[in-house]
Amino acid sequence: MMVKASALHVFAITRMKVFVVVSLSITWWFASILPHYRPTIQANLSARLDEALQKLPSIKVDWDTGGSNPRDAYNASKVALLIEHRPLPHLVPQILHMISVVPADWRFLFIGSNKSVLSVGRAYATKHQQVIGKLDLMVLPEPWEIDQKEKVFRLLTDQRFYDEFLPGVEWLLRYESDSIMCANSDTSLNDWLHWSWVGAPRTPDDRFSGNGGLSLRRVSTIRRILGFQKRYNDTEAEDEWFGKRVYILPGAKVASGSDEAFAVEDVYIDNAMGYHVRNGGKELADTVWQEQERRHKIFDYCPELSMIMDMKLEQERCPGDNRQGAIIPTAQDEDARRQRIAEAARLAGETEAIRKAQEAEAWRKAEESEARRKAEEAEAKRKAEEAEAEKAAVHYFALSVSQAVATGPCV
Ligand SMILES: *[C@@H]1O[C@H](CO)[C@@H](O)[C@H](O)[C@H]1NC(C)=O
Ligand SMILES: *[C@@H]1O[C@H](CO)[C@@H](O)[C@H](O)[C@H]1NC(C)=O
Ligand SMILES: *[C@@H]1O[C@H](CO)[C@@H](O)[C@H](O)[C@H]1NC(C)=O
Ligand SMILES: CC(=O)N[C@H]1CO[C@H](CO)[C@@H](O)[C@@H]1O
Repeated sequence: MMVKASALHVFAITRMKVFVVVSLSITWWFASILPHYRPTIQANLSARLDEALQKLPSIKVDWDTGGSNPRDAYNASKVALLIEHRPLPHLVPQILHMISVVPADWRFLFIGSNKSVLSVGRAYATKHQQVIGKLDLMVLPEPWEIDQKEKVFRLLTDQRFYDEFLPGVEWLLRYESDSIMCANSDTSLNDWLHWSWVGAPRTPDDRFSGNGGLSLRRVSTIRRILGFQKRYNDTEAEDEWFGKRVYILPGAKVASGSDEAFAVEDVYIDNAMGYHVRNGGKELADTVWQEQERRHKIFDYCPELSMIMDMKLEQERCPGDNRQGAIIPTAQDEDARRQRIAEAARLAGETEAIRKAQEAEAWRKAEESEARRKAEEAEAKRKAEEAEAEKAAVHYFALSVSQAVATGPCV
């Protein structure tokens, strides 16, 4: 009865329910007459992806196709390039952050594997950047490969790569999944366009700031080098290889360590434009990161670093951590450690005592129930014997009565 009544109650029409239904219908109607943005993006995205996936080395990527191309809103000679085959979770926020700090006339190109391109292209924000012509996602056709560092080096030292995929590009900002530009920097990327190559210095008095993890290169300079030199497979990294040649190239203008601050990797510079933290912070240079104060300063200036680095909370530190990369326990820390060990031992002792008590209790219970079982058995036996004895007594009584009757009373 109760169930039936409440079911009826659900279907009962009240003024409130009518109001909810009517307002929902109005909302949906309004939504249906608004322009459909999403399907357009998806259509364009899949078209672009197909286009990129089907591209063959002989086909050129033509970025200047007529007046209606949204890419025309940007300067075709400036491209920020990220090559990453792993579908890392921070790629989307990193790319969006870079788009927000790099001057507005730059275009962005992401070259990835099927997986990483899908993972970057799935985000609504990157779809939007694609539709407005700011960002392109690309899977390189065979025989190009990017799944190892060496293969990326080969790509970047191959003139055909620039001819086929970066036609008309003069300024190439190369950043990696562990590079970031700082929004607090006063300098604009466009202030560096007169350099042939600028990256991070390797030593404070480095005559050539050549580290390439976050670097700006002029493609005309690269072409000049590739025009007469070829990198041997499995030799030095592309930035070192280019560096040695750019440095002595007549007419090339290279930044030195004491010049302005483009990027920090092995040498700390105040107010650098960006940072490259090798392997997401697993290979940090002590000269930059060892001092705690310095680290605070860096993170205050460039909080975006936390996007690309493995971070942990301050309270997760081990006792005795001197915040310089070593564990040196003080007397206090030692006391605390001893106390912790004693406490752990005490707890373990307590647990053991509780376990023993429980065991003893279980033993006692088992014995009790055994004794009870025995007592019950004995009782049952006793009862059976009693019943037997009674039966015998009755028989005897009957016997004696019958004997009495047989002998009869003395008359
Ligand atoms: C692209 O940028 C460069 C350098 O700032 C500039 O010289 C060139 O005129 C720009 N091109 C267009 C089409 O705006
Ligand atoms: C990437 O996707 C394309 C098209 O779907 C496919 O032909 C190609 O084999 C894929 N590559 C890899 C490495 O899975
Ligand atoms: C270098 O590697 C590429 C493939 O990535 C290959 O086509 C080329 O022949 C190699 N060059 C030499 C000199 O082995
Ligand atoms: C950039 C681009 O390809 N835009 C196209 C997106 O899709 C609509 C409809 O399919 C086209 O009209 C646009 O030209």
